[in-house]
Amino acid sequence: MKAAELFVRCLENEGVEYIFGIPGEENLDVMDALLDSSITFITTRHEQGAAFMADVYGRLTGKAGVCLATLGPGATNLVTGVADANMDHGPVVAIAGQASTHRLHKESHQVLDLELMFQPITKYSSRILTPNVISEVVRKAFKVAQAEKTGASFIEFPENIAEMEIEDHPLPVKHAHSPEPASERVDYAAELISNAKNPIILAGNGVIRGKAWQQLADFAERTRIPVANTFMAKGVIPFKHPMALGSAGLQANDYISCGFNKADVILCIGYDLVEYHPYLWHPSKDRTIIHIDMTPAEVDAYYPVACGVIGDIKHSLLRIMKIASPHTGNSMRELRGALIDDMNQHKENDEVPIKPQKIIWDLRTAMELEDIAISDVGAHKMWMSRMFRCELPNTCIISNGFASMGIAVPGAIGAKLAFPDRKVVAVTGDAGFLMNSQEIETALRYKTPFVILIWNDSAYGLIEWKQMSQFNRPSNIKFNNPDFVMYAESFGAKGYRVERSADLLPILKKALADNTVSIIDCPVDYSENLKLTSKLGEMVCPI
Ligand SMILES: Cc1ncc(C[n+]2csc(CCOP(=O)(O)OP(=O)(O)O)c2C)c(N)n1
Repeated sequence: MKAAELFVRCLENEGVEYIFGIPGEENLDVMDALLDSSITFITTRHEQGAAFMADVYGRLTGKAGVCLATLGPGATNLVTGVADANMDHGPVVAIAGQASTHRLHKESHQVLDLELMFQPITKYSSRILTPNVISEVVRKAFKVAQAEKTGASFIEFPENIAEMEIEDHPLPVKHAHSPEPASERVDYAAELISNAKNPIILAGNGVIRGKAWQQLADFAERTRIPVANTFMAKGVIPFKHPMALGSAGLQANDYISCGFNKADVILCIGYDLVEYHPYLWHPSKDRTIIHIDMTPAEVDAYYPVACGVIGDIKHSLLRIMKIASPHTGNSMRELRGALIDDMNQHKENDEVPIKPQKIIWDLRTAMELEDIAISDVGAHKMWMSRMFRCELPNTCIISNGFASMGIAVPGAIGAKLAFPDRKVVAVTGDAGFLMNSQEIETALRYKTPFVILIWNDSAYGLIEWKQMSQFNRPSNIKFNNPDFVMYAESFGAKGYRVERSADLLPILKKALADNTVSIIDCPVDYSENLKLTSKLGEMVCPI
């Protein structure tokens, strides 16, 4: 068979359902071989969109999302989405065509050293130089992407290799498992927890990747230790759980900071430093940190680990909770109360532009608990991360490792393909929306209905928030928007404009019931941003 056919068989063997991408001249053989496979190719309108689709598909399913581009400019367009997947630990395998190996050694049309270019943004980057290595390269790319910490792999496939003949077969797929934690580490962690006065848990996205959310909730209930989660771990403990404190991750002081200040022992479970820098929650460097994860901790002066429990998180939690003495109460309960007061603030407000708190209240009311929100990056992300209540894991996707704008709209397509029976909402700023809004056409073509909720402030809101906090004057953050309703309609999608605050909830419900892509243009009152900053700045700790 042709090498390209073997390559596609290897992808099928890995269980690949979808490839997101744009065909080019240097991957003609692969595109042709795909026609005879079980894989559905999702033709996108920008390679960045394809990479974000694969990124969110990977984060939601734990299986590598796959994206494909041609050489040179196609491959450079993949970069942002692949880097996002790698830093947010979304398993992704990115594939690019390449010129024939006969012209890789010199200046040549569209030729860039892609293997090298992808090295800093992947865990594994490889060029296929002979058909004999295809089954190994593909197996390794998937194995590495799907092993902890999950992330991105890249394969460069030159066109002359793709058309060679080869007789070979895919390698059997085996999944790596995290080992059992060492008994002596389990005992030591239990001893530190038993002797703690005010322990607190910081749970990260690794709990979701390790499928350990049930064990985390049981652990918190049995040991009676309160749990804060990072933005990327929303839903890892149900918000209604009595020990749940809510999401931690604002760069500024937040109620949860009082919890970290008060704590003597901090249990970081499935926590990754890229999600929430330790200098923000551990400036004193003097608390006892227990690191429970599948991989050893990153080195950081603000993250001095007293005890690392490395292995399957589910098993570590089950074993520690069996022997640690439970604590007596929840001295940090007031922190949750203060956050709930903030969530309830303005839920009945009828002003336009609409308060962020009200937008989130109505969104939570309109969506079912298992529906999926994908947040873009900006001030809206801060509000969503802090205030959107989640009862189930992976129901609010936040990019907070690489934190790239433009993820929400293509991400919603990846989410809808992964979970066709759930409703999906892309929550986005007006700037992030226009970075990848061309994928509305892709969504309509593949019949993936979802709602896009645009927080419209005609500005780079988050940057304005920071500029005003730091320098008290804005610098170059304003822009004009198109008419989003007409823009939606020009694609054949539905468009809604929120003119009155009372209309938001009915519009959201209607849009969620639409069996198409619906775009809601919602004016937002970002004067609340600075009010939040000053309120938290002046806060007296409730505990
Ligand atoms: C691709 C990319 N470019 C720039 C940034 C820096 N950045 C973070 S938030 C932001 C503004 C986002 O504006 P918008 O999408 O309108 O959302 P808002 O903050 O107004 O809610 C910028 C420029 C980024 N994170 N990603």
